[in-house]
Amino acid sequence: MALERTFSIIKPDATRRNLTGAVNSYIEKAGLRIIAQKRILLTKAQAETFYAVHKERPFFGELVEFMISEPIVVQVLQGDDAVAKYREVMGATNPANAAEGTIRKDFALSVGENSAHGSDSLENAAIEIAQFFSGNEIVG
Ligand code: RTP
Ligand code: MG
Repeated sequence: MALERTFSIIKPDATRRNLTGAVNSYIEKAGLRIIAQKRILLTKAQAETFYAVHKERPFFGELVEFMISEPIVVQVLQGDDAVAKYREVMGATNPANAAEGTIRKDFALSVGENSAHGSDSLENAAIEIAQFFSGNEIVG
């Protein structure tokens, strides 16, 4: 197992319901360490850049509006196999398909308002972390 870093977002539906600490407890219970964290309000341009891979998808406009609707919490998580492990802790994109005990099963409201983001590869994790954190904000 390799020690990795992944990028996480606690999405607006979760911050709105005051679930930051609740989500963090799932992260920490899984053995992942929150090594950087801040609460921010995304600009439209930041949200469009972050989700650029989905710009041709029918839900893109809705996704961007959702992501800028309330503050989010951006995080860097560190641990063994952090990328895959956090995807497991989050559960499937659609909460209807998410496994028991996952963040999305327990908190997500819908496929769009699904409480958490986690990088889908080590390469994307590095790109996403660099979008939101400078090196001296991350203390591993
Ligand atoms: P994420 O990137 O946020 O970690 O989620 P993911 O990998 O599980 O899912 P992805 O396919 O990358 O989709 C990104 C986000 O877009 C929203 N979405 N809405 N209305 C819809 O059908 C739909 N499909 C996706 C979700 O917020 C999803 O997490
Ligand atoms: Mg994704």
